[in-house]
Amino acid sequence: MKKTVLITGATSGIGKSTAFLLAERGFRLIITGRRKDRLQQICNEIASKTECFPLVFDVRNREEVLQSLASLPEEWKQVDILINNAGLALGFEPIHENDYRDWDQMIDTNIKGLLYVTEMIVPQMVERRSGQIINLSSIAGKEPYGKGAVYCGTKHAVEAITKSMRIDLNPYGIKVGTVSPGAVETEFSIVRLKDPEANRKVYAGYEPLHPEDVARAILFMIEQPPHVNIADILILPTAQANATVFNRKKEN
Ligand code: NDP
Ligand code: 8X3
Repeated sequence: MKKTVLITGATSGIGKSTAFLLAERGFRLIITGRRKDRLQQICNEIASKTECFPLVFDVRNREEVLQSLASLPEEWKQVDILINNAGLALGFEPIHENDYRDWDQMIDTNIKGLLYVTEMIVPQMVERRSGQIINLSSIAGKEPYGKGAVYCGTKHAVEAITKSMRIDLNPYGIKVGTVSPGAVETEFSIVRLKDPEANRKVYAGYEPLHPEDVARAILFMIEQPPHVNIADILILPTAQANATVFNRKKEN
């Protein structure tokens, strides 16, 4: 039987590329995000490859998350693989110049949103004694860097939550892991810097990861045999050595 995968934050970037790749491989998909038109468009585009169910909710709103997931039709209720991908960074300033509203949004999305979706999906996995959860961490979850205190904090939290979850869910045979990318060219920097031209500047002089690269890492985690759990994949552009060191070609 085809497995059902729920991908949060599938309207863009890594989530969207993962949806397209998993559709190619025949997984049934529940894709979520706040932008309904984009979700519908993606489901239309992959309709010839697989079944797709779009679900619109804001991961920060627990009631919305619970109601939306509870409203899934019976044939969509069993989620075999959960990809907690929805997330964002806001701002790139030193801590004393940050806007507390950006802190709130990052914490509410990247930590609490991930937990609300997990809260709804994990009990059925425990009951069935099977399942897989892949949380989107980051190089920012391994190495804190300046001007990113709260974003780095949220991804460190994702790492800690993932490691603890793996212990809690170990008796039930549920796989839990993270994928931890470095710089990926998506809408991430546009959202972070509130600048539609951000990508041209942020990724100048080197080739960043493409969202498809991260999607392939996620597929690798999913395609392992039952006795193998890939606990983490740290994936960087070749031009990126750590959170802050980049080999940028100088412009003439
Ligand atoms: P994008 O901005 O391209 O995609 C982010 C996705 O998250 C969108 O689909 C967006 O959907 C969704 N999202 C954001 N806020 C909410 C919300 N409140 N409720 C529901 N969905 C939400 O960025 P990426 O694809 O790059 O980011 C995906 C994940 O990867 C994030 O967790 C990010 O932290 C992580 N990551 C990104 C890296 C990068 O360099 N790009 C590197 C390492 C990790 P919508 O707006 O429609 O709600
Ligand atoms: C996104 C990568 O380095 O901008 O998580 O924090 S970074």
